[in-house]
Amino acid sequence: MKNTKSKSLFKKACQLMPGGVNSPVRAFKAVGGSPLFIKKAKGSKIYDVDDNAYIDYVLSWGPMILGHSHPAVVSALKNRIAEGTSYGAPTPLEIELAEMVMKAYPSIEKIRMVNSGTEATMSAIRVARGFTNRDKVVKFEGCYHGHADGLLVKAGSGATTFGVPDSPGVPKSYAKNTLTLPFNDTAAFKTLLAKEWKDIACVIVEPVVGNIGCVLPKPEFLEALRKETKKYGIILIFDEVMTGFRVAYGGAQAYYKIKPDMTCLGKVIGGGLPVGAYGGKKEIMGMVAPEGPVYQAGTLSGNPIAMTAGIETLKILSKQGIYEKLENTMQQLEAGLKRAADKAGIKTKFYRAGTMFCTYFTDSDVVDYKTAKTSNTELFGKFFTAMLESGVNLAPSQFEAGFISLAHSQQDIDRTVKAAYKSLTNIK
Ligand code: KE4
Repeated sequence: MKNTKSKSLFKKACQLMPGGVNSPVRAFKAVGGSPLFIKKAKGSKIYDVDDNAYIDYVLSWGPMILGHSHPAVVSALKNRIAEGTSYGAPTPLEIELAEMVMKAYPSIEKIRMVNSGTEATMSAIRVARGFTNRDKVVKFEGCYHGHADGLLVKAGSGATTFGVPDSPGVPKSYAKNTLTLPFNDTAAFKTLLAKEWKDIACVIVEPVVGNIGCVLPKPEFLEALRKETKKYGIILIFDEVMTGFRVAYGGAQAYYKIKPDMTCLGKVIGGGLPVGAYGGKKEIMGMVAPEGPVYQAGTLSGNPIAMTAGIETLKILSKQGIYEKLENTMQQLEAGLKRAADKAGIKTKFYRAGTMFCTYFTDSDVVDYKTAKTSNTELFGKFFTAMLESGVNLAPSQFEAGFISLAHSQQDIDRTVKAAYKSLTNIK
């Protein structure tokens, strides 16, 4: 693919922004080469400034589950924007989106809209600490809950990709309140809680870990988190920023039938605009200002344009047969990618939950951070580049999940599988 314009834009961007990007994972550092600069997107495709077209499996890291520029979302936004973009006052739209989310997540009895997943998790933890009057937080290695200081401890996503799971700049005094365990290690979890429960405010977990690729919970793991936290009065927070409306309409909590005390959401509920949310039991959320003493605020929280994109997205997702269509597309892609790897004679492990997925270049079962790291990231980088050359846009890191949308057609899947076979054969 010719990408002279992207290359020159990247050079200029690097003079203006750290690493030339506004979020590290976009920088292609883990896979080599320089990032594509995108000029537009429609349906399952994105188009770069050199007029190359790609079948897109990043989908803005999850939000674009309807596909890009869905006509219903675009026209609702056009009408809405004519009424003004932000008022700094309540609107009926916040009520509408809140009701749609709470209908899908019965564990959320009260909800607060914010502007990102990071804000959602950061705020949920503050509320949990305020409610329990305890300081410590338990998280799992490789889980990424956004970039708030206390959560950048053994974090996944770009922190793992770039080898800084414990970021400089986070004071030791913060980090000491964050206890980390291996994901899926039920025994270690029980031992830690038995020992430290008196100081632990909450356990926060990605119920399916999308920030070290795609790692599924062992059957007993989530149940143990629920049982043990209940036993010690510890708040269980499901970070469903990625899994929400992705693993199922009701998220991982519906899929695995586990009811957390609090839930964090983002991505899909903003339909591509900046929206995050946190919520949970009434008595816990009653701590949030102005109802309670725990302060949390935001100039653009509940922004009417962002609410509109979220409402229109959920309106379509809530229709009959939508998740069956997504599931069918995902099954085609899964079967095709597995077939391509077998035919090319390359050992890979493919995992998915709903329509988030990952192919690892390893023959170990991937159940946690340690086993995810057995993947041959150099081989992944070559695969990524070969697929891009063939017009398929994957997440530029082994430690990220891929996504499909309602707009991905059978032709897209067939083209992707063909490109995968060609790429795997060439990189061998
Ligand atoms: P944001 O602050 O990026 O909206 O959300 C943070 C976050 C919280 N929780 C989970 C489970 C998440 O996956 C994320 C963000 N995900 C990354 C991709 N792995 C966003 C992409 C990026 O950092 O540019």
